[in-house]
Amino acid sequence: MTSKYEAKDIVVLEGLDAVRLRPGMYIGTTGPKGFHHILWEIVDNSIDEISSGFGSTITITLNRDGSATVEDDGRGIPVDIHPTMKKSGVEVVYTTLHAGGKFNNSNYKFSGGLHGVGASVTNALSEWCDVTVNRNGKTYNMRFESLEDGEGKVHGGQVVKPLTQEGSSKTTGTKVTFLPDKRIFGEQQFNFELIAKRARELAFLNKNLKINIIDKIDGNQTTFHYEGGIADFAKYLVEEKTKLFQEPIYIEQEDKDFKMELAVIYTDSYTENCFSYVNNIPTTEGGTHETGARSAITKVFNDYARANNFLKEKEQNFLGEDFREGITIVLSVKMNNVQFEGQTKTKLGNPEARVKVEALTIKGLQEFLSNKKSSSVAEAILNKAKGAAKTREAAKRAKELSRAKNSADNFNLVGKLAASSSKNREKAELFIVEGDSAGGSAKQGRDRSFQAILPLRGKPLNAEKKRIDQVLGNEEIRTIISALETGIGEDFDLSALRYNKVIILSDADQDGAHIRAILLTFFYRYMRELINDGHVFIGLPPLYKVYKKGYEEYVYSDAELPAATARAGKGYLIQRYKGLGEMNPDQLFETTMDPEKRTLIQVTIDDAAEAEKMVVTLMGDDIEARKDYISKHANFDKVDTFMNEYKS
Ligand code: 28F
Repeated sequence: MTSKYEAKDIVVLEGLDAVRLRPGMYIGTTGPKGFHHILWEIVDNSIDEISSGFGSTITITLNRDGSATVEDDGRGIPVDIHPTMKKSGVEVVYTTLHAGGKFNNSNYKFSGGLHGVGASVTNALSEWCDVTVNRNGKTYNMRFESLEDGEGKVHGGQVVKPLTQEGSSKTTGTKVTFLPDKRIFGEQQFNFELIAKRARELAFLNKNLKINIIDKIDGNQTTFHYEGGIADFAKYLVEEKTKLFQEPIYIEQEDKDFKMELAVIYTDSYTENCFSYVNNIPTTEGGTHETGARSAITKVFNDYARANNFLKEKEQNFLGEDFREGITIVLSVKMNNVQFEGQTKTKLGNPEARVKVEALTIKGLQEFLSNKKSSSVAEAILNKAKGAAKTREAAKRAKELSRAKNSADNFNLVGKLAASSSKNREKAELFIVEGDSAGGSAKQGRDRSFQAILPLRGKPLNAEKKRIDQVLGNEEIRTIISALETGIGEDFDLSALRYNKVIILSDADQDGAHIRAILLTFFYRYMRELINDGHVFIGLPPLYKVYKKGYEEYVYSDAELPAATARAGKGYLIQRYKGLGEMNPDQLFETTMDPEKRTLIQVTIDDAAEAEKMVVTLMGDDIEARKDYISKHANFDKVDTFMNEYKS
């Protein structure tokens, strides 16, 4: 008996109801990222309007009732009746699932990337949504609500007040206030800092745009406006570093339906930072646009080196990687029909983007270098590349050393790594433990079937201000690289990783925090995929043990202490743990290593620019900036801006 589908059985979900049924399909999650995403959909519409050349200012207001208001001074959403939809432009924009504005990603299906689903999703996931348009010298208003019907089903974004003319106006623009629906998001609030960070990024990426943020709940207010656009972005990213020249190289080129902006600046550091975007969307996994920009830089500067006798006849060209040392690139591309790829769908796939960015960057760089005034900048860059080329040779030897395939034979590890016996990489864990005594306890207390221990004798080298051969020259760093077996930097190969979790165990004091920051800096600089792929964790040792005869409880933060002493009842004692070494093997295992009982903090990089600045500030040599950063962020936990609580 085959059950035959009748047409009536195929429930055609009315547009916005589909959104409420599976919000994750449209906004990724109903957690904080999804909650803020419905705000960005509205902001994106304002940005599209301003990018089209109409208006210049967006104001985001967080209201006391939990709603948000977004306002722009564009032309105002059209109010006339759409010829085919038989609805006003406002109703079309707020009730039809459709792609974004001018540079749309229309063929972009949600699978991790969230852009261009349109304001109707915001409407569908809001308790109410109020739209005011100033246009044609008049003020119009329309209101939508998500309403429950007789059977308790909620229909998203229903028109409760049709478009009505309510007065006259000398200005034009659109103003939308909406209240995220608690039935979808629960009791979440808008986060001022998170909104400010994205607003700043949008202002950098759209130089004629001014964004105001008004927080009526805490009284915060801020404005972002960067006439220098991504050149100001590049300066912001390196403001605490020693620059090789003050003004970034800035290129702005446009082709039909394709626009690119590139800012390049060099510092005396040894690492490469590239922040790239497509239609204002961060492409953290890079892609074809970055490839195009990099190959253009290599080509143009090699040509320039030849033409100006910087490279002798017999000397070979610089390699692409030689131009990467110390470079900070901001690349913004605007184009249609974007194809995203990669693990988190943040890698640009369009092949044409590589060709276009390469051609336009070559054109822009050649124009820049044809100006006599650029010779000092070119000189500085070529000297930097020359130094990198020399180091490349030295580093190559050191890398071979650290990548010895079978780590057991690798003399770096003899007498250090207590390997785990099982070959199961999914379960295997490596604990990097501060200090020999704690390392000893960890070796005794662990479950050796899947837990490996690597004690750190001293402080590893701070990789932030060092060249790759100096980094590889450091014994502790080399030991870690050998234990992980992935190699580093260009050669990093995640598939060779021996452990599913790499867990940093350091004391809860400043020294421990400094070691933790050094290790995170090293992973961030030379094994970033290890972090992005979620393998790096911080172990949380207890700060206290509250105990008395026949009773004991471990306490992991000062905040929890009062409740713990209350639970203990009278006659309790408190032991304060100053270091991991004060615990015996069983205690260390039970409190910090046992998967059943421990708490691990998973290290993630939500905001690369923020993480970048944190690493530079904390690990750089600008002591003042470091003090300022730590004092501003008071408790050291804030430093872990890219860490989330993780119960494993
Ligand atoms: C606070 C949120 O949504 N601003 C917007 C415009 C302007 C136009 C437009 C938007 C008509 C129906 C496609 C005006 N005049 N801010 C905003 N500003 N949409 S959204 O047109 C949308 C088309 O759907 C606009 C002439 N052309 C376009």
